[in-house]
Order: sequence, then C-alpha cells, then structure tokens
Amino acid sequence: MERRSFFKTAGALAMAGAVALSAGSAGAQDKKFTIALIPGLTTDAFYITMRKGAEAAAKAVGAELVFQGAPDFNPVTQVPVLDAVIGKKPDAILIAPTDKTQLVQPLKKAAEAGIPVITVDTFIGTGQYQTGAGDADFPISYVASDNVLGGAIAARALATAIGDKGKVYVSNVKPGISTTDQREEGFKAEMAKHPGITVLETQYNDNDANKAASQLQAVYARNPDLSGVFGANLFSALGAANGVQQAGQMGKVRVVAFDAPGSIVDNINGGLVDMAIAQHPAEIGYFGVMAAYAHLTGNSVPTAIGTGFTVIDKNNLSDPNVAKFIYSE
Ligand code: T6T
Repeated sequence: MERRSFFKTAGALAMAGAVALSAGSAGAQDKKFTIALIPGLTTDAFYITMRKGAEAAAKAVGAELVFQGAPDFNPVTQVPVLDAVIGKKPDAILIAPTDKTQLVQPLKKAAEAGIPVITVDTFIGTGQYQTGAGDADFPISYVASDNVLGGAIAARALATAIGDKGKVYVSNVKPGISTTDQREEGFKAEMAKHPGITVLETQYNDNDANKAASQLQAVYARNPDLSGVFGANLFSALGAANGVQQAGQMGKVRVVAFDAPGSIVDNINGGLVDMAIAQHPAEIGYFGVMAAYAHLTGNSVPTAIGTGFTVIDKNNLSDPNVAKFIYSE
C-alpha cells in the first residue's frame, strides 16, 4: 500500500514536472518577443535588405521587430541609438557594430541588463564568442558572410580581369570595421600569390562615395599605369567606379565591387564594373532573428552562422536566381 502510494506520488510528481516543463517552453513560445535590429546605418541598401529578412523571420515566429539606427556608419552616432534601445528593454538585440573595439563596452551594458546580444554582419573583439576568453566574447552568436573569403574572391576576379599583372589598390572605409578589414586581408593574401600584381596603399574613404571617387582620380594621377581597384563595400565600390568614369578610364582601370545595390548592377551592365560580390543580407537578418528566437525559447544556438555570396557579372545578371540577390533600396 505504502509502496503503491510512493509510486503514485512519484508518478504524479513526474507528470507535474512534465507539465511544468512543457508549460514553461510553451509559455516562452507563446510570448510575443520584441527583437531590436540596429544596423550599421539606416539608409544603406545592404541593411534595408537585411531588415526585410529580419521582418520575415519575426513574422514567422510572431515576434515584433524594431529597426532603429543612425544616419551614418559611425560609433559616435551608433552608441546613443544603442543606449536608447537598451533603455526600452527589448528581449534581444541584433546589431551590426560599427567598430570592433569601440562597441564592446556599450554592448556589455546590454548584456549586463540581461538582454542577449547577437551581432550581424560585423563583430566585436575577435568575433569568437562564448569562449570565456577576452572581454568581448559575451554575444550569443555572429551571423555574417565569410568576409576573408569574399576578399579572396574579389582578388581572383580582379587578377583575371587585368591579365594577372599591373597595379591595383583597395578602396576601403576605415580601419576597425571587422567586415571591411577582413575583406582587405583576404584580398591581399590572395594577391600575394600573384607576383605580377602590385597592391598600392589602401585609400580610406569614411564610407563617402564622393571621397572614394576623388581618391581614385588622385591614385590614377600618381599611377597612370593603374590597372584595377577593389571597392571593399557598397560606397567604396560606387565611388571608385564613379572615379574611373570621371577619369575617363572605363575599361582600362577595372573595378571589382563588394555589395550589389541596383546602381552597381547598372554599372556592370554599362561595362564600368566587372563583377559584384553580392552578400545575402536578407539571410543574415532572417537567421539573426531565428537565432534570437531560439535562444529566447531555451534552445542552444551556434556561436557563428555563415551566410552565402552570389557573384554577379554581365553573363549572369539577367538570371532570376542571381537577380534576386540584388539589394532592395
Ligand atoms: O558591405 C556592407 C557591410 O557588410 C559592411 O559591414 C559595411 O558596408 C556595407 O553595409 C555596405 O555599405
């Protein structure tokens, strides 16, 4: 009798436990989470496209997506936006940190307030999270393109376009941004395997296409035998291409672009740009939100999630499976 009642009690407890467990996770799943997405800047077609993917995922899991960012790619303007978002206590923050060092302390405030952080596109620290090493390993996950590989792809394309010889340079944003630093690193490592190519000093444009265009003309004036340029992000590429046109060097100075807004695709059509490496920003936004949702509902999440590229050139840009990766404006 006693034995029986023990089993009864144990069974009842086990049942209660099971109910409590499923009620717990069902409760988390039923909750309408608010997930904030803080882009590098709000007006960039790359982040506009990322937002669309994030919205699609938020809709799929019944979460609310809040998109809030600064008008330029700069820690000085991004940090106050981040502080304001932390003040609203969202359930999770997705952010493209505009500097790998300067955003560490501001993001730590979010983590200390109990808000999980996922970085999208760019990373802080080394980008290796949850390792127990360093002071920037606290984000849950990093969702992004393989930017070192992207730089290497750009270098190979440019080397082919210029017949494996001549002078080239990288038009880049500014040091300290994880993505564009890694693209330059991948580009230079690949170019080191091409002894006929000289890589000139990198030109930093502060994400200003006009500055990138003037720099192209200045580099060309100093190096009339310039063969090519790698624009390491949307504004760098657009500006470098405009500079080539203004210098009257279309077809002589070859351009390989990172990112694929409509304007770059028009330049491919017109022959000013040889190739664009389209990232998949919608995929980054989608998987960023899904990772946040998984974490918030008690599931484990990979510390790094890699997204793809589509290489666009004149031969494939009318293929709908390629054209779908042109960024939204
Ligand atoms: O290239 C993207 C992004 O990956 C990078 O981190 C910053 O620049 C862009 O947003 C393009 O402007």
